[in-house]
Amino acid sequence: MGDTEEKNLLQARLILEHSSSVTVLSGAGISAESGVPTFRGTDGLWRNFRSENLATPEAFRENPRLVWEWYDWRRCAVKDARPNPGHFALAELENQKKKFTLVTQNIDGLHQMAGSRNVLEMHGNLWEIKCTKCGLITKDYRVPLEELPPLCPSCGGMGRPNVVWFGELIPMEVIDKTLKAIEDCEVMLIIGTSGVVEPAASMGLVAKQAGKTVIEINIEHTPNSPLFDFTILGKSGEVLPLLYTPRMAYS
Ligand code: BV8
Ligand code: ZN
Repeated sequence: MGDTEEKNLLQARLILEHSSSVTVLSGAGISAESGVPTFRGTDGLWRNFRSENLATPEAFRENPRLVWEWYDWRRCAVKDARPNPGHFALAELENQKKKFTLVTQNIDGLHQMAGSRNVLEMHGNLWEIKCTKCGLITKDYRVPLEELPPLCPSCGGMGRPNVVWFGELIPMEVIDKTLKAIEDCEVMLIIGTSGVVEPAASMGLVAKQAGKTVIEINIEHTPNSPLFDFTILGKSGEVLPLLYTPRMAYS
């Protein structure tokens, strides 16, 4: 790790040590070391379809089976994924802070598996199916799904992934809680996101405009990097465990 990274890392450790309220925004990059394909990286392709072209209500309306084949493929790809040291570090940091909110764009559920408790899933969850008829939401971990599209256990209506597609609104309650978590925090960490998708991509700017310290952790600079206090270049699974002192079990 270069001198600048060392300096940024030490600075981030000190800032976090003296903060009692932290808000985090995570993206697909934090799950990359768990083997989950990122959304836009080279592994973000499936049968030569771009993710952005499948994750839309139009694609689902046009060909629900194709969209479900993609989600079923992702569920199969994620089923053996386990949290990595980056996920566990955030769960541990939550235990050490008076106020901690983790806003994630990810739908893989790995933050909760790592023990994070106060998690806001901005884009939904890969393991939930929502009935397009009665709205019933069910947790369903079957891989692969026996029938595509899956049918609602209650009314037999067609199920859809309980995720937010492009062109769909993020639930207002999630937006409100995210903005409150930004207002209440001293420090915001922006981890493993390309900063392309709105409104998530604007949350770091909102924090900066509210006078918060914003630290980015990514393997490369992003278009939003210049907005932030600084960027720690590195893998989140390697950087995050270095940002705090683990509490000894007996302390
Ligand atoms: C909305 C769920 C209001 C589904 C996702 C035109 C018409 C309609 C809308 C729009 C439009 N133009 C713009 C919009 C808004 C649109 C948008 O932002 N489009 C983009 C493409 C320009 N947004 C919306 O539609 C949102 N709703 O705006 O409502 C509205 C309504 C109607 C009309 C207008 C406005 C809803 C957006 C939600 C989309 N759903 N996911 C699914 O997953 O199947 S978004 C999808 O992208 C994933 O959730 C993903 O998490 C998210 C963001 O991507 P990233 O997480 O950043 O992942 P990415 O692969 O891009 O980057 C990975 C990063 O990690 C990289 O930076 C890499 O360097 C880094 N990295 C890699 N490895 C590591 C690492 N970092 C650290 N360590 C490592 N080891
Ligand atoms: Zn139903």
